[in-house]
Amino acid sequence: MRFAIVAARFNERITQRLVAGALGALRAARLGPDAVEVHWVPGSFELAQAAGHLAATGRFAGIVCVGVVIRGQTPHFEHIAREAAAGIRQVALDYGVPATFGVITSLTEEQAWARAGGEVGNRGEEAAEAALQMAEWVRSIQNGGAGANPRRQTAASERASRGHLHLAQATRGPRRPQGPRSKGPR
Ligand code: DLZ
Repeated sequence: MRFAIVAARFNERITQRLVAGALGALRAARLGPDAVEVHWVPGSFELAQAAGHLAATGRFAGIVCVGVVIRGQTPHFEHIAREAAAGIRQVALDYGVPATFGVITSLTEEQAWARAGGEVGNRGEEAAEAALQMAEWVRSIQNGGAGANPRRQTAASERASRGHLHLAQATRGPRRPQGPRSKGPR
């Protein structure tokens, strides 16, 4: 399977870390260097257009889009973040090629660094793992299977779900143990 990473040059130092995270996840899935292409575009607004061209070639099992949108003084932030998200989703729907959203949208540069390999994870790594899972699933249903095991967890998704669990416990208390409520055997 071949994968493409599309990366936005705007805020490039941070985006480089997202590209590194995505490459790390794809290599961990034993994809060789020839199976991954990195394409750079000017900004996050252009991610979907590039992803669309790549999807149209039919050469890729998945496309990982990464970028960093930081709130400025103008509504540009909302336009770029919204259009990037909607455009990437549209590519995935139009071409049936998994195109995933590894775009950080944050209020400050500090928050962006935290999500680019800092204490809040790496959005590029997570988007690459999502693309891998979706590509595997698409391949399995195309081969007439019942779909890839949805419970398979990758390193990043496991960390993310642990984070969600901590948040759920903090807000709702610990989860009740699962299982039958009646005491006797069924
Ligand atoms: C113009 C602009 C601005 C203000 N902010 C960002 C940003 O935070 N992140 C990003 O990826 N790109 C930004 N851009 C550039 C736009 O994405 C786009 O490249 C230009 O508007 C040209 O279409």
